[in-house]
Amino acid sequence: MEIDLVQLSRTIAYALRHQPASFGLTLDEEGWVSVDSLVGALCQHRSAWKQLQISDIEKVMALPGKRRYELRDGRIRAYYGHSIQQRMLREAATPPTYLFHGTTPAAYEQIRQSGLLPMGRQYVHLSEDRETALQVARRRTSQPIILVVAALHAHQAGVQFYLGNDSVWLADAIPPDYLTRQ
Ligand code: HQG
Repeated sequence: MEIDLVQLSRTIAYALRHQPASFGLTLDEEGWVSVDSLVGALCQHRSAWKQLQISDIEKVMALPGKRRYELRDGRIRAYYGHSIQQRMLREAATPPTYLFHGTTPAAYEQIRQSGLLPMGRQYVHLSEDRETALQVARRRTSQPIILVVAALHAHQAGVQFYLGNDSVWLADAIPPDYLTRQ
């Protein structure tokens, strides 16, 4: 039977970002698990996936669009998005001058007072370009609000930034002083 790669990708995100324990997986401090253990867990998760192989995971990674997973030396992890209690160690880095965050009008009313907070995830998620931030916001609203984040200034003032993937940056809470509505 043909495997639904989008459904598989969603389940991998769930396992690697949110509920590894319910798949019998334990992430290391950087979020890695062996690909073999992930494949084993997925094989048991759905009868349609009984015959699942590493090549199916590679097909998910080759799907067009966002780069969500990193596969290296027989291990795999999610680049970003974690909500599990154990905080994933990410590589701290100096951000570009500006980054972008797309959000909803309702969230913006809170953000202008309290700044950007990680909310249900471990880090605040930021985009390298405006277009990506727009897509992030459109997941939730037809009236996207785009915030320009003075990332380098915030970094110089002590806010930590971390590498996500090639277009997503992660950060700790960002005070409102560094945010401008575009
Ligand atoms: C908002 C997807 C109230 C924030 C995307 C956002 C991204 C506040 C929501 C990645 C707030 C959190 C992450 C505050 C922030 N008060 N609301 N003080 N501070 N918010 O999903 O950035 O497809 O955790 O604006 O593309 O939307 O899953 O973060 O609306 O890259 O791979 O609280 O997830 O990628 O929502 O999205 P999220 P996000 P995937």
